Amino acid sequence: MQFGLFKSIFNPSHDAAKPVNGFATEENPLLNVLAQLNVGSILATVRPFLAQLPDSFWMPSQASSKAAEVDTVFYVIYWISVFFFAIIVGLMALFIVRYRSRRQGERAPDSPNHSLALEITWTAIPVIISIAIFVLGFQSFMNIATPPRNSYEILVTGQKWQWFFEYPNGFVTSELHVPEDQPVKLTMTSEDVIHSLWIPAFRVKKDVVPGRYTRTWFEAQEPGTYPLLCTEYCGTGHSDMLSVVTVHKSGTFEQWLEESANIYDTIPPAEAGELLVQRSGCVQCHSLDGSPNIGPTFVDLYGYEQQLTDGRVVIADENYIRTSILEPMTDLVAGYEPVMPTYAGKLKDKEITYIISYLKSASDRGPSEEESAEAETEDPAAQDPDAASATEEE
Ligand code: HEC
Ligand SMILES: [Cu+2]
Repeated sequence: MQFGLFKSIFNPSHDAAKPVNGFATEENPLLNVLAQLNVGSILATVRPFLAQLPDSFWMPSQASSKAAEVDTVFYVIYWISVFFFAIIVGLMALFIVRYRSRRQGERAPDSPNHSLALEITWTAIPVIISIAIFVLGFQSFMNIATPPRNSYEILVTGQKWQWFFEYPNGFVTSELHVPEDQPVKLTMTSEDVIHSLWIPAFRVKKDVVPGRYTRTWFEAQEPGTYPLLCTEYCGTGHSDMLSVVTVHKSGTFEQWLEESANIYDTIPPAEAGELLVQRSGCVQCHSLDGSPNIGPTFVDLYGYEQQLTDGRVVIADENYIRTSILEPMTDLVAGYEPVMPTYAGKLKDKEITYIISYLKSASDRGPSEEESAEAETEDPAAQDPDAASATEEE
């Protein structure tokens, strides 16, 4: 059956029981065909995003207060369309058969003259239906467009190719966190091109436009984690512009916010830095295991010579890394595209210091060989030693 098939493709727990080639099941011949087409890797990529889909064939689960309303409008229009499609195509097929030409050279009889009553009927009924659809759609549109006054406000920035969410206390994350059962208003803008924020489980979708603010709101109803994505093509990395929204149980959100805003101060700087590069989206372009990516790997970066596009060779010291993060276009590393976004205003000075500590710990020219690395730099910048010692103390 359709539903069963759909679930066994997309529901990890279902297919984990009897895996063949990773995802097919023995009793399902279609899945075995799919396995042979080797779509397994594609499915593995999309599965985390579709795993939230168990509730209905067409729609992800309804996890916000607006979801049911949006789905109602969708299904009303859907079933009206199904009804008229069936009538029109059904009658058409019937007439084609019923009134086909049976003998050679047979002429069609004259059509009946027009019928005023019939024409008024088939004009009036669709007009009434269209107005009903408009009223229904307009009401729920206004509902979605108007955040309640007591909404909790989160500022959203879209940037090639990630999201930033800033909470009232100034804490910034690349994944959205919201409280359960409380209206949340998103005030959104873009640093570069048009993006669009989409949270399917909440039925929320709104363009994010440079140079202006757009807003949307929702009230999450189920604690859990749901996909959040960009749904406006915005360049090479568009399909990587993925994130998630985590809904915290009522009462636990404030605590989460306070703890996460302070966590970097309570753990060793290098660990704080590692958390930061993961949470700030650096890992989308920089690997932590030495493998090449859109940007250079973070392994053995600190303390090593960097060949720049303008021909200079510099040592990656604290100031070089700081500049790379705040003004990525200043020192471009040879062999890479200039696609790194600036983190000015996104990362605090202290956070950059933690990231530098992490880069040191990931390099075999880290803290211990720091002095020799510095001796090699001919840079007379006066604050250089200060920056280095500040990093060590924290
Ligand atoms: C969209 C992809 C992208 C993201 C996200 C990104 N970077 Fe980069 N980064 C690059 C590219 C490409 C380069 C090489 C070109 C250049 O120097 O700008 C680079 C260069 C660097 C360099 C210099 C590397 C070297 O070998 O000299 C550092 C340091 C750096 N990035 C740190 C970061 C940090 C820290 C973050 C997260 C806060 C980050 N980057 C996020 C793409 C990215
Ligand atoms: Cu985008």
